[in-house]
Amino acid sequence: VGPTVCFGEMLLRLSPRPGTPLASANCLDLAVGGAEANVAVALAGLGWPTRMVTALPDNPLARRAIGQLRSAGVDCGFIAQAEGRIGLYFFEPPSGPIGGRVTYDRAGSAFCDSPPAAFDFAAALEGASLFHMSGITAALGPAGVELARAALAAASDAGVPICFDGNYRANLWDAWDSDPRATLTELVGNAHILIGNHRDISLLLGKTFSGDGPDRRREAAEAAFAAFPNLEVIASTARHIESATANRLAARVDLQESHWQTDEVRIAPIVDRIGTGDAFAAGVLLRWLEGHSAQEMAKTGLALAAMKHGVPGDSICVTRSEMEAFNPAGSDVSR
Ligand code: KDG
Repeated sequence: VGPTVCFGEMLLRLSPRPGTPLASANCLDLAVGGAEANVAVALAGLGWPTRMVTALPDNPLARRAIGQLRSAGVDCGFIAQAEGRIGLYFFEPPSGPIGGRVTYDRAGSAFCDSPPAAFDFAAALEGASLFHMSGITAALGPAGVELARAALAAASDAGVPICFDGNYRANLWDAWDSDPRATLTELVGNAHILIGNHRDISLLLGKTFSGDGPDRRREAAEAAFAAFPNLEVIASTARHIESATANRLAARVDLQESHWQTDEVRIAPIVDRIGTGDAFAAGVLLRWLEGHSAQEMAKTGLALAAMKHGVPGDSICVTRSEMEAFNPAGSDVSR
């Protein structure tokens, strides 16, 4: 089995206790994030060989981030060392009727300031079975768009299948003179697997899908397959937020000729919702790498996404047997 290669920026997350506004917080909890790193951690935990490609400075904050990858078993041999800083983000968790809020502090990061030549894509992609990245890199600004283009070109040149997670972050795109539709459409054109729902596809294609529920999702998937001939798999979750502490979640995988939508599971209480999309992506990708059906991809993606809701931090690292033993209806203490 060839390794999966994940490429993107790593961040540290700092968050006050739920209900404490950042502006009056004395104490911040630290977690390691970065959408693609979250996928790498989950895949490595599940036993799939995984390499992380990013750029980080040589300082204790970056070593904290690398430590998280190492403890999950991610291969960190392709991480470039670069001048600058690691990006931060501050997360005020949702609390009762108050929604959560992300404040970025990531300008001038070692990752974003590194030119494409700083990354040894060719070596990282050697023997790889999958390349994974997300729209966050391009959302960082013109330098991020160049990085995303270079990474995708390297994966295409190496003949490695590409998974692209739209991961639309309005705050990042809005901070510069961007055209997310044109940029994301260009980037998704390279992908074999798209993690994105009907709203992401609407953004890409500039059209809305009017049907209801599953019909609308199939219509959107068919339009995406027609617009992007390289696409073979589209995977998404449908989330209904009940409250700050309860979600209902279903997963869906569309292939060109078939699709599978899981039943909804109810998840409550939620410990931490950040990174659930990345956990879902990892579950889908694991089953795709193993050659499983749309049903298995959707089921495993849903299991990991649901489990992530119960884990603090941005990523989840569980073993394959822990994942397989997961029961969405809830479990007792095992002893
Ligand atoms: O999907 C979770 C990520 O959003 C989080 O880890 C931080 O990568 C991050 C970002 O750029 O928002």
